Amino acid sequence: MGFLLLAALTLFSTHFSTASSQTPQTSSFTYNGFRQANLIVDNQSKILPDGLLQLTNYTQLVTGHAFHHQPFKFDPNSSVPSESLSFSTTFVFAMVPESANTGGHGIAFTISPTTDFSQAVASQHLGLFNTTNMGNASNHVVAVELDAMRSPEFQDIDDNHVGLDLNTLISAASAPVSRLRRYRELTEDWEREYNPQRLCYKDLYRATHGFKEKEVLGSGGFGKVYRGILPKSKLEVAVKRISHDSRQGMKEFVAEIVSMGRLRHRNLVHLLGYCRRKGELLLVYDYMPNGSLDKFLFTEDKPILNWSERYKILRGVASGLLYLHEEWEQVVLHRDIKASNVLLDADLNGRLGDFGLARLYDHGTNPQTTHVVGTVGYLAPELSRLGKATTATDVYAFGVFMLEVACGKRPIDTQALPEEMILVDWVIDCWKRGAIWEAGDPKLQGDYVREEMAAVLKLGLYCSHNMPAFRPSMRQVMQYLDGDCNLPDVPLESSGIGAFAMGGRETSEFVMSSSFPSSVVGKDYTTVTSLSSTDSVLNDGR
Ligand SMILES: *[C@@H]1O[C@H](CO)[C@@H](O)[C@H](O)[C@H]1NC(C)=O
Ligand SMILES: *[C@@H]1O[C@H](CO)[C@@H](O)[C@H](O)[C@H]1NC(C)=O
Ligand SMILES: *[C@@H]1O[C@H](CO)[C@@H](O)[C@H](O)[C@H]1NC(C)=O
Ligand SMILES: *[C@@H]1O[C@H](CO)[C@@H](O)[C@H](O)[C@H]1NC(C)=O
Ligand SMILES: *[C@@H]1O[C@H](CO)[C@@H](O)[C@H](O)[C@H]1NC(C)=O
Ligand SMILES: *[C@@H]1O[C@H](CO)[C@@H](O)[C@H](O)[C@H]1NC(C)=O
Ligand SMILES: CC(=O)N[C@H]1CO[C@H](CO)[C@@H](O)[C@@H]1O
Repeated sequence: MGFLLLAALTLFSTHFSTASSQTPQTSSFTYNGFRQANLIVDNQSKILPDGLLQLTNYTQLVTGHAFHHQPFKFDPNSSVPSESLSFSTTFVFAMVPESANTGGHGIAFTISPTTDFSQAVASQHLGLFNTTNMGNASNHVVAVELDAMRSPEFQDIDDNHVGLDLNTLISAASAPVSRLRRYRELTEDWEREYNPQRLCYKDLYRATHGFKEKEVLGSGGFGKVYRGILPKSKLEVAVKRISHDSRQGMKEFVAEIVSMGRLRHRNLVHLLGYCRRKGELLLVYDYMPNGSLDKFLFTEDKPILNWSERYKILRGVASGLLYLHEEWEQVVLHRDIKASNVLLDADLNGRLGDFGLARLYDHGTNPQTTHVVGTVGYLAPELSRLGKATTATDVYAFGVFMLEVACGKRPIDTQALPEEMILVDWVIDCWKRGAIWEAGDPKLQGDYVREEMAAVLKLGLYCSHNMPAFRPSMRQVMQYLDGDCNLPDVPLESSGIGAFAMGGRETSEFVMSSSFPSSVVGKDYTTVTSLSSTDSVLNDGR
């Protein structure tokens, strides 16, 4: 395939020092466009009216050369060859393929004693040599090849490299075009202290096979998540790629993210590190082989989780959230608890992912405007009203999440029967009928302890109480789930229970009194005791 080679601006300078002279000498030239440059051109090469130099066109197997108008003396005043010489050149060029992924071989910046390359051939010989003179030391040719194809006969390292050629196309040294644009990162001075948490983009690119579509694990509100295997450690990871153009708040957010990398709990998805590019933030997490919980609850292609598996997941997520709220050095709010943010590890333990991520979209917004972050159906009423996230708004979302897991229904399901459309209302209706457990997921086929189901549903309602002050803390939620204490008697009244109550529900005598069987799982969540305290941005109050 042919391709067009274009060059625009060229700066060239040499620095040479001789054995006899102490001070290095410099000579140079600059072209600002080639119209007045008087270049010596041959074959396909021509200067276009706008001053660009076109070396070849789309026709296959053609070559083109352009030379500085007169021999350039590297060492004009020396009578003996200098021992060392260096040069630098800067030029802008484009290789334009005829169609994507097909193109010619490449371009070479060449220093040669002759301008006669009429015997040289095209394609992999780059218009510099032919089969007989390749490697002949009397060529006196130095070239820097920008080679876009791999020619195994010349021991090319890949199909996109820079090589240093001395009389032959078998490069004396070469390097992949990667350190360059494809893997370019964005680093600023303030990030230096986060070096240990910084992952290199090239590794993430390789880990995910260049962010191939077949490695996509899922895509959510924040961007796509890819599966990958880190090249050095062979660790399986999930890479979340978030496009984010706002520079505002990025410093604060990265500080927060990095500090969250120090969170350690068996029910949290561990953040391994981050990387930043222009307009893009990449977060790297432990890989969770069983994916997100919503797939198990709402899709046909996953096995149905039985009641004890669901109970274990609820308890695990509660324990992870308790750690974020009360057991770490600072209060960390999750801000977006829901089934799709709960991931399942190989043993089907529930792990909270994406904690704090919602903050990214909190930053950089006008402080005068209230900006609610979270997901409709899980938003506490005071959060929609006042826009301020607290541990109580997390507890609210956790309550809705409990109902979601127990009932196998989304908080708002517009496809459902009218009476089942709003999950909280549906659970309350069942409760009023004296059979709250009937709201339980029909896919469980009644295979659960009714008292346990009733207790989970009531606790879910209690957590999603309209009034923040009535909601339990995560520590209390944990105690109820562990059967360490009984749910308090909270009357089921129209103003409190059920965030979606539109009024008109009469005050009734239903009392929230229930106990959790002590048979349920023991206390085995971990507490971190050895963390240093350096960050302060996380504390936004309970
Ligand atoms: C390339 O240039 C040659 C002559 O200079 C011409 O014959 C040929 O058609 C051109 N090819 C294309 C694809 O324009
Ligand atoms: C380049 O031009 C020379 C004559 O100037 C010709 O002999 C040679 O075949 C041409 N090579 C190519 C690849 O077009
Ligand atoms: C070479 O020597 C001449 C005369 O000594 C001097 O004018 C000129 O600047 C020198 N050229 C370089 C490149 O040093
Ligand atoms: C290769 O080029 C050299 C001059 O550079 C010439 O002498 C020789 O005949 C050419 N060989 C072939 C096969 O074209
Ligand atoms: C190298 O090139 C020179 C000049 O063209 C020629 O005399 C010599 O025979 C060549 N050497 C080999 C090994 O081909
Ligand atoms: C639930 O499933 C697990 C396997 O995932 C099994 O060990 C357990 O016995 C099941 N429990 C019930 C009550 O069916
Ligand atoms: C229910 C389910 O899909 N379980 C899988 C969870 O992940 C482990 C490890 O990949 C698999 O072995 C299980 O089959």
